Amino acid sequence: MAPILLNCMENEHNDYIKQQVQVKNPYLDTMEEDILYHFSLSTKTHNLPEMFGDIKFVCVGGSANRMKAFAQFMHHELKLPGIPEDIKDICEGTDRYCMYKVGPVLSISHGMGVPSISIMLHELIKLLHHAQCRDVVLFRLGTSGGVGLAPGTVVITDKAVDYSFRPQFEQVVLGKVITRSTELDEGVANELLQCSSSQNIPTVIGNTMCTHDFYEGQGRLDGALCSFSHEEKLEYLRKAYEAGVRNIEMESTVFAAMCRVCGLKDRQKYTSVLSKNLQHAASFTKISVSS
Ligand code: R2B
Repeated sequence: MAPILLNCMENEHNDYIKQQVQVKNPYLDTMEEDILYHFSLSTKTHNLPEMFGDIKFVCVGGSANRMKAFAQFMHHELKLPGIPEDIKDICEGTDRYCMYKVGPVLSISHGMGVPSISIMLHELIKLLHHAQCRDVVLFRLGTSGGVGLAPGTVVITDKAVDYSFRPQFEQVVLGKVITRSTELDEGVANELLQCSSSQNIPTVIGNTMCTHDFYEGQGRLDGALCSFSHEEKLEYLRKAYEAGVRNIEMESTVFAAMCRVCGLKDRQKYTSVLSKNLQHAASFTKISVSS
């Protein structure tokens, strides 16, 4: 019996560890203090397990106001005590990002583009690790431009792809390019799809293309620079559509890659909208869908 029991305990212990948010940096353990600079939090000045240990869902999005509105919405939906308008920005010591905690939900802004969300994700993953959070699911509630979709359609990202429609994120480390996979969690996508259908919200699962620029990078004709024709733009969007791309934004690949490496379940959800003068254009996030 003894070896079997030991085996069970080891498995349970391994499962317990697996469910924890993992950091992939051996230096972190040797540090006396870890300062999360852009959150204005630190392992020495804040009791992170006490503040964040019960977090199960992290929802991130670009704008500070939108993530505050989302937190207030969640406060209301979860019927938490107190007034939604009174929730406090945990990162008020800095104006880089804002962060609100409502019950088991953390709502954080990340700014625009890969570099901005990447800094936030490094510190968020370390925060969840230091706080000993387990079974955490991350969502990006994004704005995006739809490709070949009716305005208002929600896109749940299947794969985040780069400008060549490849499911990968390239990070330059010490002058060398490291390529990481950007596949997202399939189970979470299907759950989100079910939520949408039960609420009658037009929703598709499709690939999301991540670009490093809002204008030329996304084939817009109204930037300060434009070196291509209207036809060339349409040809590129056609190819993107054929490759399964249903929306375009600027953060998905690094979001997917970092969550994957650190063992976090993740998903992205967008509502796309067509602007007047572009085939694909700016969009907004409909945050009334629970995720
Ligand atoms: C969508 O909208 C922003 C640009 O307007 C950017 O953050 C993105 O991905």
